[in-house]
Formats: sequence, C-alpha cells, structure tokens
Amino acid sequence: MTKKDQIELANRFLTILGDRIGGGIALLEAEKKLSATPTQLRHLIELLGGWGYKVKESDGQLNLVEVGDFVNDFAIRHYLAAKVLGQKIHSYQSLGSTNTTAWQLAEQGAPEGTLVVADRQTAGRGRLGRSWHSPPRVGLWFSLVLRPEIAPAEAPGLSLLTALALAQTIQSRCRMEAKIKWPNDCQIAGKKVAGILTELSSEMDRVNFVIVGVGLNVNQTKSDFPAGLKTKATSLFVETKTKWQRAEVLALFLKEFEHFYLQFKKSGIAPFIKEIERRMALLGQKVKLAAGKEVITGKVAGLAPDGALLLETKTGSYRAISGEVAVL
Ligand code: BT5
Repeated sequence: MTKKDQIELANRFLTILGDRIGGGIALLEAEKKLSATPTQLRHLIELLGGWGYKVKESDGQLNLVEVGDFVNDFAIRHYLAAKVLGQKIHSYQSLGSTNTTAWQLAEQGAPEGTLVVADRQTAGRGRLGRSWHSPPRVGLWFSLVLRPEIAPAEAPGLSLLTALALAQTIQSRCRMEAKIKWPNDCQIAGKKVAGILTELSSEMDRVNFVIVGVGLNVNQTKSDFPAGLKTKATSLFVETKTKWQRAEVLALFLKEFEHFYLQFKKSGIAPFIKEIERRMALLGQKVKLAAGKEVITGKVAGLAPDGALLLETKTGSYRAISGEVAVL
C-alpha cells in the first residue's frame, strides 16, 4: 500500500471513530467498514499512534483516547479543503527556515501550492535579517510556493493578501478580531500574533516564483515567549484560553487564502483594499514610517489601490511601498 493510500485509509478510520476524543466503534464493525483484516487494523492503529492519534481497544470496542497536535502530512490532509494549496506537502520536525527550503524546492521546479511546514525552525527569518522565534509544538511555521503570472511590482500585494486571510481565519475559527498591520503583520489587541515574509524570484518584468512564509503563534503561553517578545507578541492561546489543533488552523488558512489568491491572480490586490483597510491597525493614527534611510511622520490615511500605504503629512500626501510603521 502506498503512503497516500495508507493516509486515506487512516483518515477513513478516524472518521468512523467519530473524529473526536471519546469517539469509538466496535472492533468487528471497524474491520467490516474498512474491509480490513485484524492484522491490517492493528497496523492502522499503530500508524495513527505514530501520528498522535491514540486508539485503545477493550472488550471488542475501539476508542479514540488521545488526539495529538501534530503538523504532519497526515494531520494536514485530514483537514485539508483547499484544492491547489497543500496538494504537495513537505513536513519536517525541524528545519532551518521553511522559506529557505521552499525556495530551494521552487528552484528545483516544485509546483504552485507546494507547502513546506516545520514543527520548529532553528533559523526562522523575519525581514531585513531579523529572526523569527519558532519553538517546537506551539506554532505554525510554514511557507508556500506560488507561481502567479504577475509583474514583480505586484508581489507585495501577496503579503497583504496573506495577512487578510490570516485575520479571516482567526476570526472565523477563534471568534477573535485580528488586525492587519501594514505591510506584513497580524495583531490581536495590539500585539503581534503572526508575521509574513514574502520573497520573490523574478526577472525584470516577470515573476518566476514567490515564497510566502507565515509564522503564526498558536499555543504558546505567555511564559513561552522570550523576554524581548513578552510585551509585543501574543498567541491564539493567550488570547482565547483555548488550545488549537495547529493542522486544522493551517488547513483553514489554506482554504481562505486559496479563495483570495485565485481572485488576486486575475485582478490583483485592488478588489481587497477596502476589506484590508477595514481591518487595518493604526488607521487614522499618527505614526512614524521608517523606509530605508528616510523617516516620515504623518497620519495613516489608508491604502492606495496597489496596497501602498498612504500617509497625510504636513507637506501633503506620502505614499510608501515598503517600510516599518510605529505609533508615535
Ligand atoms: C516578520 O518579520 O514578521 C516575518 C516573519 C515570518 C516568519 C515565517 S515562519 C515560516 C517562514 N520561514 C521563515 O524563516 N520565516 C517565515 P519582521 O516584520 O521583520 O518581524 C520580525 C520581528 O518580529 C523580530 O525582530 C521580533 O521583534 C518579532 N518576533 C520574532 N519572533 C516572533 C514571534 N514568534 N511572535 C511575534 N513576534 C516575533
């Protein structure tokens, strides 16, 4: 049996177990429903155990007694509803940076939608050489290979689109309002819950591929954050007091993002600007924008149709396509 078939069979098994802790089925019925021999069924139980799903047998009854929070191929496929994103999954216990691995895979021809995910990163990257704290078991650290037919100047729109899909995912799953902090953060209650690193391989007028990397803090407690991040970072757990299945959150994000991305490929970022503005942190506030060597102060007026940030300054309107914004 191929790995794909095994995953499919294990998925069916989980479904007939009720897909929740405490769910169960009679042993004989499971054999019948899966057309499996007792040996095959035992093998399947072992396989699920290795993926974090513990099935216990007693008195001819099988019960699901533990559901681990693994972010592996199986767990992601169990929840996956996207049609293009995540069709190819490379999952690792530990990686330097999922963006770096995704870049290498893209150079070797990895198809659109290839997902690279790691339980921990040892050299997680932010922008401009900054680092991203990516400890094991608590977060989602992943990258997507995208191959949109767009001009290089349109690529930054993908960061905003990703932030919008993240905010939407957090809202629909966690019932929690997440804001978009231009150009690449998601915040809850003013603290950073996710960061996005978009990297571009292009020629002068054509994109070869884009790597969209996402770090989303999911199950960290306050004390899991290092001293330097304690006051400015947060996680879904800190905000909601609920532990989340990371694979489920990831699959939901892929579905939301895919929906937006298919439209983005046709019409760019313009149709999303109103919605991004509606969810924008710092709208109307006085800020300091650092863009390269320039520092500009002004009030956040909104976004241009191409996703550039618009500031109202003393000398008129200012348009920024990149930079760092801080409240004054
Ligand atoms: C970002 O950079 O926010 C982009 C982060 C992207 C991370 C993902 S993880 C998967 C993929 N593989 C990678 O190697 N990277 C991507 P930037 O705007 O430069 O923000 C970086 C700053 O955020 C750091 O200097 C810290 O102050 C802060 N930071 C670091 N780790 C954090 C965390 N886990 N949660 C919140 N803030 C963090």
